[in-house]
Amino acid sequence: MQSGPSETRHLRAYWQGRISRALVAIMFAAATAPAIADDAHVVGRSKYFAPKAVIAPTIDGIAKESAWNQAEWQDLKHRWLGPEYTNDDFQGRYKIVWSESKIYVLAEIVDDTLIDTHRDPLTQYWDDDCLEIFIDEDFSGGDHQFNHNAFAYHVSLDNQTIDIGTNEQAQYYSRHVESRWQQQGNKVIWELAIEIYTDEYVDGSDENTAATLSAGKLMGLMIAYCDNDGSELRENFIGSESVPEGPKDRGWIDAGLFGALELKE
Ligand SMILES: [Ca+2]
Ligand SMILES: [Ca+2]
Ligand SMILES: [Ca+2]
Ligand SMILES: [Ca+2]
Repeated sequence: MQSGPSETRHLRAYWQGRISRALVAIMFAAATAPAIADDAHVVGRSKYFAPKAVIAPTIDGIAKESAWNQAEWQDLKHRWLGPEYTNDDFQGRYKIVWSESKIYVLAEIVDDTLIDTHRDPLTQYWDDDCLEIFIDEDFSGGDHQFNHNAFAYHVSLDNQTIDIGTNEQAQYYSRHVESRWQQQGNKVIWELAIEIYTDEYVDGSDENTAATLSAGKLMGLMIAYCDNDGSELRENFIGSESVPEGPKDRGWIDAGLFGALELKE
């Protein structure tokens, strides 16, 4: 069926409308947050601007330092695994600040049952309650399962940090992450100071040196919580980034899921 002049006018108006709406959307997006668009990352990554801490926070599970007031909260709201949960079962959010030697994470977690059933920190550490901090020093994206292109630090309730090394086995990285939490009301207030290592990190070497951070640096970042309240396996896995397709729990392999963290002066 051929289209008549009136339908052609309609079509032209339709496309002009769509194009101008798209242009407005692009301009609005550019004004609010730079779009993260590159082949190495999944579309829709968030961008977080971390302010520099004039005085670095003390890692003691008490968020009274003025540095924290400078930073914005970001929610842990994307349910990667498990059934829907209530506000009593889990709520989480975090903030980031930085110094030249570290990034600092403040996480505020509501969790009705705190549990650490696997007492060996290297056994099923993701099936105990734990905070996961995913860091890609150069925002390269890409695979990081058995290399140090990025790190997936699993921080346990006893403040140990575990990830998989280049030998494909779970390793301690507790020296990279200072971690303390305390309960306040129904919340766990968790503070962490994290040294940043590049993809040249070598397991077991004494020669590794942490990166020096500066304003304008762009890094990959994602934060998640594994919630277990008494089951054999974790009940929920909730993260800071959306996973629009593919396995939702693949952040430990795929740094392309991480959001962008920009260090601001
Ligand atoms: Ca503190
Ligand atoms: Ca819970
Ligand atoms: Ca990298
Ligand atoms: Ca729990």
